[in-house]
Amino acid sequence: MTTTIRAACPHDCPDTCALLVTVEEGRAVKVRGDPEHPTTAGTLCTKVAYYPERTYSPDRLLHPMKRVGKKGEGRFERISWDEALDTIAARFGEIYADDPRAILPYSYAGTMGYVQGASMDRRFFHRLGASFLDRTICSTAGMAGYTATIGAMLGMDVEEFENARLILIWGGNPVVSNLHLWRGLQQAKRRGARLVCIDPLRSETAEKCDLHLAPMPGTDGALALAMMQVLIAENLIDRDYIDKYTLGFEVLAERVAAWTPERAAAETGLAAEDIRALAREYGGTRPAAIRVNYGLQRCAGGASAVRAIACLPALVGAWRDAAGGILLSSSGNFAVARDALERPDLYPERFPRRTINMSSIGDALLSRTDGIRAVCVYNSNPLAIAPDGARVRQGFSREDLFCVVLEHFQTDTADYADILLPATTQLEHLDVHRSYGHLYMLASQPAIAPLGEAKPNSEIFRLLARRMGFDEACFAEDDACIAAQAFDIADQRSVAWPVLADRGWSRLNLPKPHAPFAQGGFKTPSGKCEFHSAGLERQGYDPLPTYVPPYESPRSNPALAARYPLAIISPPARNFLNSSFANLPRFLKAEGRPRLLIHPDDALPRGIAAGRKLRIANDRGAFHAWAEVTDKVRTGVVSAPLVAQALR
Ligand SMILES: Nc1nc2c(c(=O)[nH]1)N[C@H]1C(S)=C(S)[C@@H](COP(=O)(O)OP(=O)(O)OC[C@H]3O[C@@H](n4cnc5c(=O)[nH]c(N)nc54)[C@H](O)[C@@H]3O)O[C@H]1N2
Ligand SMILES: Nc1nc2c(c(=O)[nH]1)N[C@H]1C(S)=C(S)[C@@H](COP(=O)(O)OP(=O)(O)OC[C@H]3O[C@@H](n4cnc5c(=O)[nH]c(N)nc54)[C@H](O)[C@@H]3O)O[C@H]1N2
Ligand SMILES: [Mo]
Repeated sequence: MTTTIRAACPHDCPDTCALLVTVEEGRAVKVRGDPEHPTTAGTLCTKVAYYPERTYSPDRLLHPMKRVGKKGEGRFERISWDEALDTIAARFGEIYADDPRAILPYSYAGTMGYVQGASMDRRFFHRLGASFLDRTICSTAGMAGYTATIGAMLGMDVEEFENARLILIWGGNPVVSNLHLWRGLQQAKRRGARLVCIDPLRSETAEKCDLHLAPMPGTDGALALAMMQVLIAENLIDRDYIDKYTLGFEVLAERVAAWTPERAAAETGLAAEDIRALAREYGGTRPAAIRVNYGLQRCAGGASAVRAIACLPALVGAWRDAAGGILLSSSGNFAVARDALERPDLYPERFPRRTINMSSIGDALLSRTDGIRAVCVYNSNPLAIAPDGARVRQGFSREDLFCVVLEHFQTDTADYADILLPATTQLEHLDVHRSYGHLYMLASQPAIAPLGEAKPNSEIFRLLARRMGFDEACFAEDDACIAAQAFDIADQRSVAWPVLADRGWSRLNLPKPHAPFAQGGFKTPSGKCEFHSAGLERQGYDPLPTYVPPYESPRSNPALAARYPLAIISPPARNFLNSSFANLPRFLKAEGRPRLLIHPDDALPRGIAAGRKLRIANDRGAFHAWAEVTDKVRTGVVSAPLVAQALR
């Protein structure tokens, strides 16, 4: 018998595609993009088009296991679910008796679903009284800068980009990491729009744009300030919009007055004339859209840069058009009922709350004051993705650290597990999703039975809660019950779960076309676009947009820059999704060996020839890659497309 099941792509990507899964005799044989879903429009990226290959991979973990070798060796022996759960409950129980904050959950976006990623798991750790994890690794800086200006993670409807006349793609590479937006951008181009890409690298996207500007990494804030200087000095601004819907224009104008294109040129490495021309084009074109993305905010001044860029649309009144404005993330449109899902109220308050920043997990595991005795990793692969890798490895190598990992595969992190538990994939479990790119809620139905003895994350935490004697009613809720609570249905934008489960996906109840700030209505405390932010001032930050140079740059640390003159970036690889897919032969083959892109002018004096194996190092660590000598990177910058460490 052949059936078609509606699902959602669970991966960490703004596109959150609607999937149709073909099931024959209980086996998922094909995954397609739903042709009816407006942004998915029947296409999938090269990774998810082969999702069944991932689910049915011979390398899938199918049974609970316990470690038999040394930490990191990756030698395991099969055990029963009972033994696995009893072992974990016993160890967690001992630690709980002393101080449960010595237990740390570590999770990120392996799946973006609420059922498998942010509900039963959180309830369990809250009830336990474990340390809290601050999930900062991807987007926190940009979100801080964006919300300071606009008030929430709201912006242009992604479906409107095709109607814009000028589009700035700023710190994003949609051809690789936001594919379904790229179709809209091409449509805009066919209709005569100009596409400008701002990226230190001539990315796959930059290659196809009308104009590519390549600033030094981490200097986008200076570029945005200079654009504002030109717009104001040359009166390319919308005074009426500014008067009605913004706060602090006069002080902003004073602040940016000194930011001439010449000054920004010295910071960014761009030509002053190019900066001036860009500002003039931006101020002189309607509708003008900006797709700003997370690529530019992974540096010290990331939040400031996004804050400055987010001021631009209000300055020129771009928000008046549905096809004008800016988009970083659409996530703030969804009324997620976090408290119901995560139940922070279950925290026992036996001890003051302790929060660990996931980006410094190595330090946390090695610190005596944090005193972490157990870590439970799921939906993440810190050994491959967390900064300061050598310290992360050292931390996970601690013999006295009890480490539980829930996974699909034996990842680098799994090698360090004491107990390794097999989790189900999206084809095997139920979930509910929002998107951070588009405006649709999605339901994901299980297409097949769990493979082997794999269990959904939700079920694993449910069973652990029972073992620990947690008897609150929320621990008995099944997955559909959790999914039904994910969105606040009292919020007019939400669609109720039974309807969503039936249809598979549904647009939020928002107007179409949707011009969110055509008449102001920003979500800031003042209700205006805040060029001046009293909130930032109260927190001790500069209330105005400002330029913060990279933490390690010739300007901020000349001595270090003399020793390490090249700046490195490591943007996503097309065939991997962070470290996911990086263990499967098809994708490894497509991606080839790890590369370091280096400009001929940087390669030549170092005697680096194409194809040579390189050791790339700084004071924190080192890795190997093969030289690709190319003018795709600007001088002074090298790029290592997502070097995921070798997975087993
Ligand atoms: N195929 C694929 N798709 C993915 C992912 C993946 O791993 N693979 N990862 C997903 C995830 S988790 C995320 S967060 C998004 C990320 O997607 P994006 O937010 O688009 O960010 P990145 O792809 O990290 O970077 C985009 C571009 O920014 C450039 N860049 C780097 N530093 C700077 C800078 O300082 N200034 C400017 N202007 N540009 C800079 C990079 O060269 C890169 O071409 O993609 C998602 N989609
Ligand atoms: N060098 C470098 N490092 C980076 C980045 C970069 O561009 N370059 N990008 C950064 C960014 S933007 C991000 S978002 C982070 C991403 O960091 P992570 O969110 O850790 O992403 P992944 O490496 O894809 O690891 C996710 C893991 O979750 C597992 N998984 C998926 N679904 C499930 C499930 O249902 N249950 C369980 N138990 N496991 C599941 C997958 O098998 C995979 O091993 O990495 C950051 N680190
Ligand atoms: Mo990310």
